[in-house]
Amino acid sequence: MTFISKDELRARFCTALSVMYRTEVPLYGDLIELVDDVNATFPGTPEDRLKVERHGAIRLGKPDELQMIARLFAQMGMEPVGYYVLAPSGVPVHSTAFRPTTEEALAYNPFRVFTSLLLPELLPPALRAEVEATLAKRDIFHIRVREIVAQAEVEGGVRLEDADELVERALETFKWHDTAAVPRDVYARMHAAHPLVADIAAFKGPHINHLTPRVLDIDAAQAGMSARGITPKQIIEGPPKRACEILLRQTSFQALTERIKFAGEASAGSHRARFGEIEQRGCALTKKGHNLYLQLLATVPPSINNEEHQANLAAAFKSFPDSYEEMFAQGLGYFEFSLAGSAPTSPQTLEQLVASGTVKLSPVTYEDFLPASAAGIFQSNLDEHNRSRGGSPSAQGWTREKFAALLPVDMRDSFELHEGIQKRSLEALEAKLGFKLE
Ligand code: OOG
Ligand code: NI
Repeated sequence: MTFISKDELRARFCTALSVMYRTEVPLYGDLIELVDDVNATFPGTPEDRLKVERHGAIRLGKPDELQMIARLFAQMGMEPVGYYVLAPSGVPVHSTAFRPTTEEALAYNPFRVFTSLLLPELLPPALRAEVEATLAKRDIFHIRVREIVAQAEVEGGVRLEDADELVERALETFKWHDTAAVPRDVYARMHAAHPLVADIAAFKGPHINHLTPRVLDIDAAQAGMSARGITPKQIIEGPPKRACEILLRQTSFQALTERIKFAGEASAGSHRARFGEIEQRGCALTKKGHNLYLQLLATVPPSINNEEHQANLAAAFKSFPDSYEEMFAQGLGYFEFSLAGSAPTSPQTLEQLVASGTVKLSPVTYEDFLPASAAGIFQSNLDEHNRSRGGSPSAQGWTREKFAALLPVDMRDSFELHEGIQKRSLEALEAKLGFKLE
């Protein structure tokens, strides 16, 4: 029996999702054109690497949906990495990101899905009961998805001849439904509690709510959106522009207002959920570096003017070293190592080799998300008066461990994964040098 490789299945799924989303949301196609134009000003970057989406996002309603999604994504080589709590920022969900975890898999196709789960505990009891009863009735997976995944789990992979069917049927989970699954009054009650509750519970499935290509100059893309009639989110989230980019910078266009129908009713309603996003990734940070990032970010005053915000960020981040050598020396970032000159004859420390230029550093790319940025992305698509709703999942007894226990596969740790890349690179360097480095 021949199985399709998990990486190839993920690549096919990512392409199919992208084609579907461009048809569903034509403005997303305009965003892609802008991104292509910005990226074209950077000659020399391999096109094929740029042209694939980096991530998408869905919002699920109940634990068994999360479990089945984890099993489906496992067949595509995507594992849950990290636990994101957004509820304190007014977003009644908690989340993880399913993504490839090895260097090879990330290089083949980096597609990942930020996956949120509704926290019904944060709703008033009567509405919570209504939401849970509505969700209990739905099955967001095509029967063939369940069958092919179950078979793959037994056999050790998805059969080559089942691959296209799995992609096509899996796509149905992610597609848009313009008719709500609940009557107008139920939709209205859910929406009044929080627009996300309606987005999650009032529809037949968890429509993909955005896709995100990689852009090489996010500041240029932000500026270019308005010129093309694309309304940008007010600010670029994340760290400031730097010579040595760190973590993740993101912006999006605001969610569209789309017409929806209610079963058995002639008059239409409207719903805002779907948008397009762009991202620019930089060096993964160690815990120490990440803490410094959070500490500096906390000093930045809130602003809805991007130029002002970027200036404030730049000022706040002056104390974050902006050279890879210095970031490495202070233990702030993760790196891969390569030998630039001839190998030294006597043992030296890694620090000495880097300082003398014998060993060159290249940053390990940050592959995950940032809770504050994610909350900013969510919030830019919510109505003003809903921004403060939320509450804490930990007050409801939710912890990272409890969320991880919902999953049929192990949850991975972002720091460990990035550190692993550095460690393997260090071992390869030591093998070349013929001695151990401290
Ligand atoms: C997910 C928002 C988070 C990101 O890029 O930080 C996210 C959502 O809106 O469902 O995708
Ligand atoms: Ni996103």
